[in-house]
Amino acid sequence: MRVSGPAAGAALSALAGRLPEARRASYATLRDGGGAVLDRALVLWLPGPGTATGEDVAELHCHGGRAVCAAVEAALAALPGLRRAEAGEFTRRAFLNGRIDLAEAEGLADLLGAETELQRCAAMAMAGGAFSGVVAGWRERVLALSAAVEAVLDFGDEDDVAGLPDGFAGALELFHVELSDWLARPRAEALREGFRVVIAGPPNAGKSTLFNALVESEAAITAPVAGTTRDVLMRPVALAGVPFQFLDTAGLREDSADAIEVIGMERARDALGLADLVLWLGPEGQGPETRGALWEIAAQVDRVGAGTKVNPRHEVSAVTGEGINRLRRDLVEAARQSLPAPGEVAMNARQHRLIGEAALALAGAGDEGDPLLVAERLRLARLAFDALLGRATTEDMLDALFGRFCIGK
Ligand SMILES: Nc1nc2c(ncn2[C@@H]2O[C@H](COP(=O)(O)OP(=O)(O)O)[C@@H](O)[C@H]2O)c(=O)[nH]1
Ligand SMILES: [Mg+2]
Repeated sequence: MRVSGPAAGAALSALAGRLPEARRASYATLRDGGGAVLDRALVLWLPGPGTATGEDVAELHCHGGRAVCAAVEAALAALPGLRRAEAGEFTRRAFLNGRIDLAEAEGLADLLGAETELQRCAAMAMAGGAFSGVVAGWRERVLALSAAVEAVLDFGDEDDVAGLPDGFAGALELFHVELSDWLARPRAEALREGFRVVIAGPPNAGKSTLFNALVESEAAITAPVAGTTRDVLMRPVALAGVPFQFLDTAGLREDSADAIEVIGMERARDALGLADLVLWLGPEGQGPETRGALWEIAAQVDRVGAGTKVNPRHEVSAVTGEGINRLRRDLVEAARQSLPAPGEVAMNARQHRLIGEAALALAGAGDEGDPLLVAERLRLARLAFDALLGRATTEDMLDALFGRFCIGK
Protein backbone atom coordinates (compact mmCIF):
# COMPACT_ATOMS: atom_id res chain seq x y z
CA MET A 1 0.00 0.00 0.00
CA ARG A 2 1.31 3.41 -0.89
CA VAL A 3 0.54 6.68 0.84
CA SER A 4 1.51 9.93 -0.83
CA GLY A 5 1.25 13.52 0.39
CA PRO A 6 2.10 15.71 3.38
CA ALA A 7 0.39 13.40 5.88
CA ALA A 8 2.24 10.26 4.72
CA GLY A 9 4.89 10.43 7.47
CA ALA A 10 2.33 10.94 10.23
CA ALA A 11 0.26 8.04 8.87
CA LEU A 12 3.22 5.68 8.90
CA SER A 13 4.16 6.73 12.46
CA ALA A 14 0.59 6.18 13.59
CA LEU A 15 0.46 2.61 12.25
CA ALA A 16 4.06 1.50 12.81
CA GLY A 17 4.54 3.32 16.13
CA ARG A 18 7.59 5.20 14.83
CA LEU A 19 8.95 6.83 11.71
CA PRO A 20 11.60 4.46 10.31
CA GLU A 21 14.94 5.64 8.97
CA ALA A 22 14.42 7.24 5.54
CA ARG A 23 14.89 5.01 2.47
CA ARG A 24 15.62 1.84 4.45
CA ALA A 25 13.32 -1.11 4.53
CA SER A 26 12.39 -2.10 8.06
CA TYR A 27 10.08 -4.53 9.76
CA ALA A 28 7.20 -3.12 11.77
CA THR A 29 4.11 -4.23 13.62
CA LEU A 30 1.13 -2.31 12.27
CA ARG A 31 -1.61 -1.41 14.75
CA ASP A 32 -4.88 0.39 14.41
CA GLY A 33 -5.99 3.37 16.53
CA GLY A 34 -7.08 1.04 19.36
CA GLY A 35 -3.70 -0.71 19.47
CA ALA A 36 -4.89 -3.96 17.89
CA VAL A 37 -2.26 -5.69 15.76
CA LEU A 38 -3.21 -5.63 12.04
CA ASP A 39 -0.14 -7.17 10.41
CA ARG A 40 3.64 -7.42 10.56
CA ALA A 41 4.96 -5.73 7.47
CA LEU A 42 7.93 -4.30 5.65
CA VAL A 43 7.66 -0.50 5.75
CA LEU A 44 9.46 2.27 3.89
CA TRP A 45 9.62 5.96 4.62
CA LEU A 46 10.48 8.01 1.50
CA PRO A 47 10.53 11.76 2.15
CA GLY A 48 9.89 13.95 -0.91
CA PRO A 49 10.72 15.36 -3.33
CA GLY A 50 12.90 12.52 -4.63
CA THR A 51 10.01 10.06 -4.82
CA ALA A 52 7.76 8.62 -7.54
CA THR A 53 5.11 11.29 -6.94
CA GLY A 54 7.46 14.05 -5.81
CA GLU A 55 5.66 14.10 -2.43
CA ASP A 56 6.39 12.39 0.88
CA VAL A 57 5.63 8.71 0.38
CA ALA A 58 5.17 5.80 2.80
CA GLU A 59 4.96 2.19 1.65
CA LEU A 60 3.46 -0.69 3.59
CA HIS A 61 4.30 -4.12 2.20
CA CYS A 62 1.68 -6.18 3.95
CA HIS A 63 0.60 -9.80 3.70
CA GLY A 64 -1.62 -9.88 0.68
CA GLY A 65 -4.85 -11.36 2.02
CA ARG A 66 -8.00 -9.36 1.43
CA ALA A 67 -8.82 -9.04 5.14
CA VAL A 68 -5.33 -7.78 6.01
CA CYS A 69 -5.43 -5.18 3.22
CA ALA A 70 -8.95 -4.10 4.18
CA ALA A 71 -7.99 -3.72 7.87
CA VAL A 72 -4.85 -1.69 7.09
CA GLU A 73 -6.74 0.45 4.62
CA ALA A 74 -9.48 1.08 7.19
CA ALA A 75 -6.87 2.10 9.78
CA LEU A 76 -5.31 4.50 7.27
CA ALA A 77 -8.69 5.93 6.25
CA ALA A 78 -9.47 6.64 9.93
CA LEU A 79 -6.50 9.03 10.10
CA PRO A 80 -7.08 12.74 9.45
CA GLY A 81 -6.45 13.93 5.90
CA LEU A 82 -6.20 10.49 4.32
CA ARG A 83 -8.43 9.11 1.60
CA ARG A 84 -8.25 6.39 -1.00
CA ALA A 85 -6.34 7.46 -4.12
CA GLU A 86 -8.18 7.84 -7.39
CA ALA A 87 -7.29 5.72 -10.41
CA GLY A 88 -4.03 6.94 -11.87
CA GLU A 89 -3.66 9.60 -9.18
CA PHE A 90 -0.06 8.76 -8.27
CA THR A 91 1.01 9.12 -11.89
CA ARG A 92 -1.02 12.27 -12.23
CA ARG A 93 0.74 13.74 -9.20
CA ALA A 94 4.08 12.64 -10.58
CA PHE A 95 3.25 14.61 -13.72
CA LEU A 96 1.93 17.67 -11.85
CA ASN A 97 5.04 17.67 -9.67
CA GLY A 98 7.30 17.47 -12.71
CA ARG A 99 8.63 13.97 -11.96
CA ILE A 100 7.58 12.73 -15.41
CA ASP A 101 6.31 14.52 -18.50
CA LEU A 102 3.14 13.84 -20.41
CA ALA A 103 4.72 11.51 -22.97
CA GLU A 104 6.22 9.39 -20.19
CA ALA A 105 2.87 9.29 -18.40
CA GLU A 106 1.22 8.16 -21.64
CA GLY A 107 3.87 5.49 -22.06
CA LEU A 108 3.23 4.28 -18.54
CA ALA A 109 -0.48 3.95 -19.28
CA ASP A 110 0.35 1.92 -22.41
CA LEU A 111 2.73 -0.25 -20.44
CA LEU A 112 -0.01 -1.14 -17.98
CA GLY A 113 -2.32 -2.02 -20.87
CA ALA A 114 0.25 -3.92 -22.94
CA GLU A 115 -0.89 -7.41 -23.94
CA THR A 116 1.79 -8.48 -26.37
CA GLU A 117 5.56 -8.37 -26.19
CA LEU A 118 5.72 -5.83 -29.01
CA GLN A 119 3.29 -3.52 -27.18
CA ARG A 120 5.29 -3.84 -23.97
CA CYS A 121 8.55 -2.89 -25.70
CA ALA A 122 7.04 0.18 -27.37
CA ALA A 123 5.39 1.34 -24.14
CA MET A 124 8.65 0.81 -22.27
CA ALA A 125 10.44 3.08 -24.73
CA MET A 126 7.78 5.77 -24.30
CA ALA A 127 7.64 5.49 -20.48
CA GLY A 128 11.42 5.49 -20.26
CA GLY A 129 11.55 8.96 -21.78
CA ALA A 130 13.00 8.07 -25.19
CA PHE A 131 10.33 10.06 -27.01
CA SER A 132 10.45 12.91 -24.48
CA GLY A 133 14.17 13.21 -25.13
CA VAL A 134 13.59 13.56 -28.86
CA VAL A 135 10.85 16.16 -28.36
CA ALA A 136 12.99 18.09 -25.87
CA GLY A 137 15.72 18.18 -28.54
CA TRP A 138 13.27 19.55 -31.11
CA ARG A 139 12.10 22.13 -28.62
CA GLU A 140 15.67 23.32 -28.02
CA ARG A 141 16.17 23.59 -31.75
CA VAL A 142 13.05 25.63 -32.28
CA LEU A 143 14.03 27.93 -29.40
CA ALA A 144 17.46 28.52 -30.92
CA LEU A 145 15.89 29.30 -34.30
CA SER A 146 13.38 31.65 -32.62
CA ALA A 147 16.20 33.40 -30.84
CA ALA A 148 17.94 34.01 -34.15
CA VAL A 149 14.76 35.52 -35.64
CA GLU A 150 14.12 37.65 -32.55
CA ALA A 151 17.64 39.04 -32.86
CA VAL A 152 16.93 40.10 -36.45
CA LEU A 153 13.64 41.69 -35.38
CA ASP A 154 15.18 43.51 -32.42
CA PHE A 155 18.17 44.95 -34.21
CA GLY A 156 16.73 45.75 -37.63
CA ASP A 157 15.33 49.29 -37.92
CA GLU A 158 11.91 49.79 -39.33
CA ASP A 159 12.68 50.66 -42.92
CA ASP A 160 15.38 48.12 -43.34
CA VAL A 161 14.65 44.84 -41.59
CA ALA A 162 17.77 42.76 -41.91
CA GLY A 163 17.43 39.38 -43.64
CA LEU A 164 17.60 36.09 -41.81
CA PRO A 165 21.05 34.56 -41.34
CA ASP A 166 22.59 32.41 -44.08
CA GLY A 167 21.53 28.80 -43.93
CA PHE A 168 18.46 29.63 -41.85
CA ALA A 169 15.95 28.51 -44.48
CA GLY A 170 17.97 25.33 -44.98
CA ALA A 171 17.90 24.56 -41.25
CA LEU A 172 14.14 25.06 -41.19
CA GLU A 173 13.67 22.77 -44.17
CA LEU A 174 15.84 20.07 -42.62
CA PHE A 175 13.78 20.30 -39.45
CA HIS A 176 10.57 19.96 -41.44
CA VAL A 177 11.89 16.89 -43.23
CA GLU A 178 12.87 15.28 -39.93
CA LEU A 179 9.39 15.82 -38.50
CA SER A 180 7.81 14.48 -41.69
CA ASP A 181 9.91 11.33 -41.36
CA TRP A 182 8.51 10.87 -37.87
CA LEU A 183 4.99 11.28 -39.19
CA ALA A 184 5.58 8.39 -41.57
CA ARG A 185 6.55 6.02 -38.73
CA PRO A 186 4.31 3.19 -37.59
CA ARG A 187 1.74 4.31 -35.05
CA ALA A 188 0.87 3.11 -31.58
CA GLU A 189 -2.75 2.44 -32.57
CA ALA A 190 -1.54 -0.23 -34.99
CA LEU A 191 0.21 -1.85 -32.03
CA ARG A 192 -2.86 -1.69 -29.85
CA GLU A 193 -5.31 -2.89 -32.47
CA GLY A 194 -3.00 -5.28 -34.23
CA PHE A 195 -2.15 -5.91 -37.87
CA ARG A 196 -5.50 -6.32 -39.63
CA VAL A 197 -5.71 -9.33 -41.94
CA VAL A 198 -8.96 -9.78 -43.88
CA ILE A 199 -9.75 -13.13 -45.50
CA ALA A 200 -11.84 -12.64 -48.62
CA GLY A 201 -13.08 -14.51 -51.65
CA PRO A 202 -16.23 -16.05 -53.14
CA PRO A 203 -18.51 -18.37 -51.15
CA ASN A 204 -17.11 -21.83 -50.31
CA ALA A 205 -13.53 -20.78 -51.07
CA GLY A 206 -12.56 -22.04 -47.62
CA LYS A 207 -12.27 -18.61 -45.95
CA SER A 208 -13.83 -19.58 -42.63
CA THR A 209 -11.86 -22.81 -42.46
CA LEU A 210 -8.62 -20.91 -43.04
CA PHE A 211 -9.69 -18.30 -40.49
CA ASN A 212 -10.24 -21.02 -37.88
CA ALA A 213 -6.86 -22.55 -38.67
CA LEU A 214 -5.11 -19.21 -38.27
CA VAL A 215 -6.83 -18.24 -35.00
CA GLU A 216 -6.60 -21.86 -33.80
CA SER A 217 -10.20 -22.13 -32.71
CA GLU A 218 -13.51 -23.10 -34.22
CA ALA A 219 -14.62 -19.48 -34.08
CA ALA A 220 -16.37 -19.46 -37.45
CA ILE A 221 -19.02 -21.88 -38.70
CA THR A 222 -17.90 -23.65 -41.84
CA ALA A 223 -20.16 -25.60 -44.21
CA PRO A 224 -20.39 -26.47 -47.88
CA VAL A 225 -23.32 -24.09 -48.09
CA ALA A 226 -22.83 -20.76 -49.84
CA GLY A 227 -23.69 -17.85 -47.59
CA THR A 228 -22.83 -19.59 -44.31
CA THR A 229 -20.79 -16.63 -43.07
CA ARG A 230 -22.94 -13.52 -43.02
CA ASP A 231 -21.32 -11.20 -40.56
CA VAL A 232 -17.71 -10.09 -40.24
CA LEU A 233 -16.00 -12.17 -37.55
CA MET A 234 -13.00 -10.66 -35.80
CA ARG A 235 -10.50 -12.42 -33.54
CA PRO A 236 -7.48 -10.70 -31.96
CA VAL A 237 -4.54 -13.10 -31.83
CA ALA A 238 -0.86 -12.72 -30.99
CA LEU A 239 1.51 -14.67 -33.25
CA ALA A 240 5.14 -14.69 -32.09
CA GLY A 241 4.43 -11.71 -29.83
CA VAL A 242 2.95 -9.70 -32.70
CA PRO A 243 -0.65 -8.52 -32.35
CA PHE A 244 -3.06 -9.43 -35.17
CA GLN A 245 -6.71 -9.02 -35.93
CA PHE A 246 -8.03 -11.71 -38.24
CA LEU A 247 -11.32 -10.98 -39.98
CA ASP A 248 -13.46 -13.58 -41.70
CA THR A 249 -15.96 -12.17 -44.17
CA ALA A 250 -19.03 -13.20 -46.09
CA GLY A 251 -18.26 -14.60 -49.54
CA LEU A 252 -18.54 -12.05 -52.33
CA ARG A 253 -20.91 -13.02 -55.12
CA GLU A 254 -23.20 -11.10 -57.41
CA ASP A 255 -26.40 -13.12 -57.42
CA SER A 256 -27.51 -13.46 -53.81
CA ALA A 257 -31.24 -13.07 -53.20
CA ASP A 258 -30.75 -13.27 -49.43
CA ALA A 259 -31.12 -9.78 -47.91
CA ILE A 260 -28.99 -10.66 -44.88
CA GLU A 261 -26.24 -12.10 -47.03
CA VAL A 262 -26.24 -8.87 -49.05
CA ILE A 263 -25.72 -6.85 -45.85
CA GLY A 264 -22.94 -9.28 -44.95
CA MET A 265 -21.24 -8.58 -48.27
CA GLU A 266 -21.46 -4.84 -47.63
CA ARG A 267 -19.77 -5.39 -44.29
CA ALA A 268 -17.15 -7.52 -45.99
CA ARG A 269 -16.38 -4.61 -48.33
CA ASP A 270 -16.14 -2.23 -45.36
CA ALA A 271 -13.69 -4.60 -43.68
CA LEU A 272 -11.64 -4.77 -46.88
CA GLY A 273 -11.33 -0.99 -46.79
CA LEU A 274 -9.65 -1.20 -43.38
CA ALA A 275 -7.38 -4.14 -44.12
CA ASP A 276 -3.63 -3.92 -43.68
CA LEU A 277 -3.47 -7.13 -45.69
CA VAL A 278 -6.02 -9.15 -47.68
CA LEU A 279 -5.70 -12.89 -48.10
CA TRP A 280 -7.50 -13.43 -51.41
CA LEU A 281 -8.94 -16.89 -51.94
CA GLY A 282 -10.86 -15.98 -55.10
CA PRO A 283 -9.91 -16.16 -58.78
CA GLU A 284 -6.37 -15.02 -59.42
CA GLY A 285 -6.03 -11.35 -60.27
CA GLN A 286 -9.66 -10.58 -59.41
CA GLY A 287 -9.13 -9.50 -55.82
CA PRO A 288 -10.58 -6.21 -54.56
CA GLU A 289 -8.83 -2.86 -54.43
CA THR A 290 -7.35 -2.36 -50.95
CA ARG A 291 -5.30 0.21 -49.12
CA GLY A 292 -2.87 -2.47 -47.94
CA ALA A 293 -1.27 -5.48 -49.59
CA LEU A 294 -3.12 -8.38 -51.21
CA TRP A 295 -1.77 -11.92 -51.26
CA GLU A 296 -3.03 -14.50 -53.71
CA ILE A 297 -3.77 -17.65 -51.70
CA ALA A 298 -4.43 -21.02 -53.33
CA ALA A 299 -6.66 -22.72 -50.76
CA GLN A 300 -7.86 -26.29 -50.36
CA VAL A 301 -4.81 -27.63 -52.21
CA ASP A 302 -5.48 -31.11 -50.81
CA ARG A 303 -8.66 -31.28 -52.80
CA VAL A 304 -8.39 -32.66 -56.31
CA GLY A 305 -9.94 -30.33 -58.81
CA ALA A 306 -9.75 -27.31 -56.47
CA GLY A 307 -9.05 -24.20 -58.55
CA THR A 308 -5.31 -23.59 -58.64
CA LYS A 309 -3.39 -20.38 -59.15
CA VAL A 310 -0.44 -19.81 -61.45
CA ASN A 311 1.46 -17.56 -59.09
CA PRO A 312 0.09 -17.81 -55.55
CA ARG A 313 1.98 -16.34 -52.61
CA HIS A 314 0.91 -19.37 -50.59
CA GLU A 315 -0.64 -22.76 -51.23
CA VAL A 316 -2.51 -23.99 -48.20
CA SER A 317 -4.90 -26.58 -46.98
CA ALA A 318 -6.66 -25.62 -43.80
CA VAL A 319 -7.80 -29.21 -43.45
CA THR A 320 -4.43 -31.02 -43.67
CA GLY A 321 -2.50 -28.04 -42.31
CA GLU A 322 -0.23 -27.92 -45.35
CA GLY A 323 1.37 -24.50 -45.82
CA ILE A 324 -0.32 -22.97 -42.77
CA ASN A 325 2.85 -22.53 -40.71
CA ARG A 326 4.66 -21.00 -43.64
CA LEU A 327 1.74 -18.59 -44.13
CA ARG A 328 1.86 -17.72 -40.42
CA ARG A 329 5.57 -16.97 -40.53
CA ASP A 330 5.08 -14.79 -43.59
CA LEU A 331 2.24 -12.92 -41.84
CA VAL A 332 4.39 -12.28 -38.78
CA GLU A 333 7.16 -10.99 -41.03
CA ALA A 334 4.80 -8.67 -42.90
CA ALA A 335 3.22 -7.37 -39.70
CA ARG A 336 6.61 -6.68 -38.16
CA GLN A 337 7.44 -4.49 -41.14
CA SER A 338 4.41 -2.31 -40.69
CA LEU A 339 4.38 -2.19 -36.87
CA PRO A 340 6.97 -0.38 -34.76
CA ALA A 341 10.14 -2.41 -34.29
CA PRO A 342 10.73 -3.82 -30.77
CA GLY A 343 11.77 -1.00 -28.47
CA GLU A 344 11.02 1.65 -31.08
CA VAL A 345 8.94 4.57 -29.91
CA ALA A 346 5.41 4.55 -31.33
CA MET A 347 3.35 7.71 -31.32
CA ASN A 348 -0.28 7.74 -30.29
CA ALA A 349 -2.91 9.77 -32.15
CA ARG A 350 -2.44 12.89 -30.02
CA GLN A 351 1.31 12.84 -30.41
CA HIS A 352 1.00 12.23 -34.14
CA ARG A 353 -1.39 15.17 -34.51
CA LEU A 354 0.89 17.53 -32.58
CA ILE A 355 3.97 16.56 -34.57
CA GLY A 356 1.82 17.12 -37.67
CA GLU A 357 1.01 20.62 -36.43
CA ALA A 358 4.68 21.38 -35.84
CA ALA A 359 5.62 20.04 -39.28
CA LEU A 360 2.89 22.13 -40.90
CA ALA A 361 4.08 25.27 -39.11
CA LEU A 362 7.62 24.71 -40.35
CA ALA A 363 6.70 23.71 -43.92
CA GLY A 364 8.05 26.39 -46.21
CA ALA A 365 8.71 28.72 -43.25
CA GLY A 366 12.13 29.49 -44.67
CA ASP A 367 10.54 31.04 -47.77
CA GLU A 368 8.49 33.42 -45.66
CA GLY A 369 9.74 36.91 -46.53
CA ASP A 370 8.83 38.61 -43.27
CA PRO A 371 10.83 37.55 -40.17
CA LEU A 372 7.72 38.30 -38.09
CA LEU A 373 5.86 35.52 -39.91
CA VAL A 374 8.80 33.14 -39.47
CA ALA A 375 8.78 33.93 -35.75
CA GLU A 376 5.08 33.17 -35.57
CA ARG A 377 5.50 29.82 -37.32
CA LEU A 378 8.30 28.88 -34.95
CA ARG A 379 6.08 29.84 -32.04
CA LEU A 380 3.36 27.49 -33.32
CA ALA A 381 5.87 24.66 -33.64
CA ARG A 382 7.08 25.27 -30.09
CA LEU A 383 3.52 25.24 -28.76
CA ALA A 384 3.08 21.81 -30.34
CA PHE A 385 6.25 20.51 -28.65
CA ASP A 386 5.17 22.03 -25.35
CA ALA A 387 1.84 20.28 -25.65
CA LEU A 388 3.65 16.99 -26.38
CA LEU A 389 5.57 17.29 -23.14
CA GLY A 390 2.62 18.72 -21.25
CA ARG A 391 4.09 22.12 -20.57
CA ALA A 392 2.60 25.30 -21.88
CA THR A 393 4.58 28.05 -20.26
CA THR A 394 6.30 30.70 -22.37
CA GLU A 395 8.52 31.71 -19.45
CA ASP A 396 11.30 29.25 -20.19
CA MET A 397 11.20 30.23 -23.82
CA LEU A 398 12.17 33.73 -22.73
CA ASP A 399 14.89 32.31 -20.51
CA ALA A 400 16.36 30.34 -23.38
CA LEU A 401 16.10 33.31 -25.65
CA PHE A 402 17.82 35.76 -23.36
CA GLY A 403 20.29 33.23 -22.04
CA ARG A 404 21.63 32.61 -25.50
CA PHE A 405 21.90 36.20 -26.64
CA CYS A 406 23.61 39.00 -24.78
CA ILE A 407 20.93 41.50 -25.67
CA GLY A 408 21.83 43.66 -22.70
CA LYS A 409 25.36 43.84 -24.18
N1 LIG B 1 -10.64 -30.70 -48.37
C1 LIG B 1 -10.72 -29.45 -47.94
N2 LIG B 1 -11.93 -28.92 -47.69
C2 LIG B 1 -11.98 -27.64 -47.24
C3 LIG B 1 -10.81 -26.87 -47.03
N3 LIG B 1 -11.20 -25.63 -46.62
C4 LIG B 1 -12.54 -25.64 -46.55
N4 LIG B 1 -13.03 -26.85 -46.93
C5 LIG B 1 -14.45 -27.21 -47.00
O1 LIG B 1 -15.11 -26.36 -47.93
C6 LIG B 1 -16.40 -26.00 -47.46
C7 LIG B 1 -16.53 -24.49 -47.39
O2 LIG B 1 -15.62 -23.99 -46.45
P1 LIG B 1 -15.82 -22.62 -45.69
O3 LIG B 1 -14.59 -22.40 -44.88
O4 LIG B 1 -17.13 -22.60 -44.96
O5 LIG B 1 -15.86 -21.64 -46.92
P2 LIG B 1 -16.22 -20.06 -46.94
O6 LIG B 1 -17.60 -19.96 -47.50
O7 LIG B 1 -15.22 -19.46 -47.87
O8 LIG B 1 -16.11 -19.53 -45.56
C8 LIG B 1 -16.55 -26.65 -46.09
O9 LIG B 1 -17.30 -27.83 -46.25
C9 LIG B 1 -15.15 -26.97 -45.69
O10 LIG B 1 -15.07 -28.09 -44.84
C10 LIG B 1 -9.54 -27.47 -47.31
O11 LIG B 1 -8.47 -26.88 -47.16
N5 LIG B 1 -9.56 -28.77 -47.75
MG1 LIG C 1 -17.42 -18.54 -44.37
